[in-house]
Amino acid sequence: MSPVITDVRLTPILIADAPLLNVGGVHQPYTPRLIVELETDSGTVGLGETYGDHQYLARATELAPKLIGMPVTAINAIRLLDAGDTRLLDDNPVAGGLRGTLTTDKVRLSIVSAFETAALDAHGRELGLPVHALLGGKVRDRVDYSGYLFYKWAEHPTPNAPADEWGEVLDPDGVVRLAEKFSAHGGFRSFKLKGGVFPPEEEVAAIIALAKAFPEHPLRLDPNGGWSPATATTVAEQLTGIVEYLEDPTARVADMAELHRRTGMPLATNMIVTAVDEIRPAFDANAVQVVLSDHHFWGGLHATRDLAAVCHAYGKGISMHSNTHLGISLAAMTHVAATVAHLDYACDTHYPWQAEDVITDPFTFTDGAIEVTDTPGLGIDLDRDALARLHERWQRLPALRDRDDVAAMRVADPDYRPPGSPKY
Ligand code: GKR
Ligand code: MG
Repeated sequence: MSPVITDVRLTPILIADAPLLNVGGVHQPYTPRLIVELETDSGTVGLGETYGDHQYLARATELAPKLIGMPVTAINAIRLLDAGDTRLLDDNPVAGGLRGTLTTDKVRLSIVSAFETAALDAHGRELGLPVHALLGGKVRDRVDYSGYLFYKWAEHPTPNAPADEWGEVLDPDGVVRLAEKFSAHGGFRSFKLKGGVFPPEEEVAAIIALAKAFPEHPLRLDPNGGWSPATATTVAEQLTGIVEYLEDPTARVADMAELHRRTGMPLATNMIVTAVDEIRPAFDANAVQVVLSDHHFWGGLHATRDLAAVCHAYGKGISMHSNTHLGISLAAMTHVAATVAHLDYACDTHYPWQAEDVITDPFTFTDGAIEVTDTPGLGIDLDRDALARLHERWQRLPALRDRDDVAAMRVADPDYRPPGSPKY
């Protein structure tokens, strides 16, 4: 008999974040996440983590009671919980945290992904098997991650905000210094620079400086759709042979397709292929060569494997997108990445930027990789004191319960307006 779900606990938290700059604004001092604990009739607890902004928390609160009485093996039924309603919530990709447009179904899938991860964790613990074994087994023992570089301020403009160890990064020298720190921190063997912050020629100069300092490291630049087709073409011509791909250089499928056709530059996305109905138009137009899956948005670890199979069938590369996240999500990403045969690029992760976590043994990167554990379940344990502390912060700071990079920018510049699209 499969273990049956008897309780689901949802804990919204706020985690400290650095003042990282992107096309839309800057990160707030704290970012919301939602931690899921799912308990079975034999007392085993499985863990999940997902986005924690108010619309996610509201949906999770509606869906959680529906899990009670379901077997932890009912992964397909969990994925379909309350499926069917797909309405556009926001067509501004900045509002969605630069993860493409936001629909009711993406919010639902982000919640069921955390339920699925928790069910797999609980089931694995009960069977004495790692999550990757429940996904068909690992095909690698280490998962490579890229060092995710951001332009950033030295500190948040908000008084009493958390400090970080990384310093100011506002020019090519700063980017190279940051890459050196990332190298010392986790031995990363490839780098991604978040762009769309400064005029493109400055960001191209930063990539060229990185290529000189790290000639063996594959590089990527991601302006989150912030460039016009003309700007993107110029950048693609300047960086051909220097980056392994450009990520979301422009915001529209037709413009991405035209850019690739004219320049041959490989293009990756976590913005124009973010849901099943977006695959066909983008693939038909050959607008993208590498899809960056976010297991939260796609509805879980099995859904990520399904996406990988579709990408393989269409000759597209697959790797992973990341937003601000903690160790439960990193564990989930690592287990599923370990099972995907055609994982052609190092995965993205924000994890090095997070100075706090809700797991007892935070992950460390060695040579830019995370070892794939064979410990049962996800192979991590919840630090209940940390969870309580970060939840107490969530209770104390209601104004920061939604990620809002524009509001954070307005603390420094009250007249700040988010750029029209495209920014450059
Ligand atoms: O955290 O500023 C950020 C990133 O820009 C994030 O929001 C994106 O979703 O990292 C992501 C990306 O690759 O586009
Ligand atoms: Mg991206």
